[in-house]
Amino acid sequence: MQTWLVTGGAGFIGSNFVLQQRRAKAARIINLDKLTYAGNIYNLAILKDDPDHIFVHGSIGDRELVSRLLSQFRPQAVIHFAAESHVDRSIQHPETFIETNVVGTFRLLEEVRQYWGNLTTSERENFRFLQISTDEVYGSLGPDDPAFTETTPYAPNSPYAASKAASDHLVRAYHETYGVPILITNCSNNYGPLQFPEKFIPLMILNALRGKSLPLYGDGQNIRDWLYVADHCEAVHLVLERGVIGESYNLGGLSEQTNLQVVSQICEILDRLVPHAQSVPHYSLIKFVPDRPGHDRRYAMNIGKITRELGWKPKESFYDGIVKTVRWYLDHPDWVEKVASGAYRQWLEQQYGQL
Ligand code: NAD
Ligand code: TDX
Repeated sequence: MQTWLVTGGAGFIGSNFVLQQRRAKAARIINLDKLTYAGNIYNLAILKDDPDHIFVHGSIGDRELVSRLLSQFRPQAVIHFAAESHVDRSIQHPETFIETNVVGTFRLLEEVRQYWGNLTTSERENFRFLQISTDEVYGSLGPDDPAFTETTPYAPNSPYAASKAASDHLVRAYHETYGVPILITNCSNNYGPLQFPEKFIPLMILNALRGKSLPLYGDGQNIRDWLYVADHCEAVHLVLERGVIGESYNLGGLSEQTNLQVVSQICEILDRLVPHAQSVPHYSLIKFVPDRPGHDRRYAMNIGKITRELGWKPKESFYDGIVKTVRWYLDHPDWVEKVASGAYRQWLEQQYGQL
């Protein structure tokens, strides 16, 4: 069995990936996570007796720790999810994004470069560093523009997107300059179980359940492409196994929706599953609020390359995925209670106290 070093495996996508891959017994996983406000060890509770999941509480920026983990566990792959990931936070506090996403990734790459350089020739050939990135590095599309392809020039607009773009460039440079065998995936908006409720979909579900306002930025017409998280995780595994070294792959759900369309579907599902206490439709909770600065208007992904070359396409339709997601949040009040405390609560009050 292979060993993988997964970074950020207690966050939303990372924990879904770790759970999915351990279910399939795909590899022994060393899970390095700093447990920031977004990291949640509780996501991994089911793995507590799994000897092939080793959780390490620490930072990708701690070179000594990363070096020790690499030499002790000798992974065949590093799958790099760890990041600061929320655009609104990056607008208010960009520095953490530079520290983690840029400097953190740089330090991780430096340690990987040294580790990889000391492997035998065949071990070097089989090693992979997989960078998990985003569609936001490509900037914003107009209504009639074609979807982003892997050759679309990077044009990030938020500090978050700029920090991810910088880290992608570093990853690419470590291949071109030092020969480290890298792969990059750029994915559109994910949704599904275990997503921290600062992000749009879980925020809307949980606010609606509490009878709180549903804050839609600007005119609610910004468009995102949505991919169910399990589909993303399968694509990551496929790229790890069969992707061509040095290449990047766009991933997406082929499911463009305006934010108003998304929240309307959530409200309609909740009206069916949980009739609103005051017997008014959840839809009436929608409140238009001032727009996010630099708010990208539209993202869309052309996934032709991975479909053609590796045979991947998303399985879950948006509607089925969003029904499953709403049900998951309804069925896990204990999880919601655990994340809805401390730093998270302060953040929500700071952001939405006025609502
Ligand atoms: P998340 O914020 O839910 O999780 C990030 C995880 O990284 C947390 O567990 C956190 O504790 C950990 N982390 C942060 N700093 C760290 C450090 N210095 N060392 C070790 N661990 C650290 O994020 P997510 O939504 O799961 O996103 C995961 C990755 O996927 C990110 O790289 C993000 O840019 C990318 N991505 C996310 C989406 C999306 O829609 N959420 C879409 C495309 C790409
Ligand atoms: O309260 C809100 N109201 C609102 O209208 C929030 C939190 C968001 N929005 C809008 C902004 C976006 O147009 O909803 C859309 C989605 O917002 P987010 O969930 O913050 O996601 P986004 O900014 O699109 O970025 C996400 O997708 C790409 C992830 O957070 C990134 O990590 C990923 O790279």
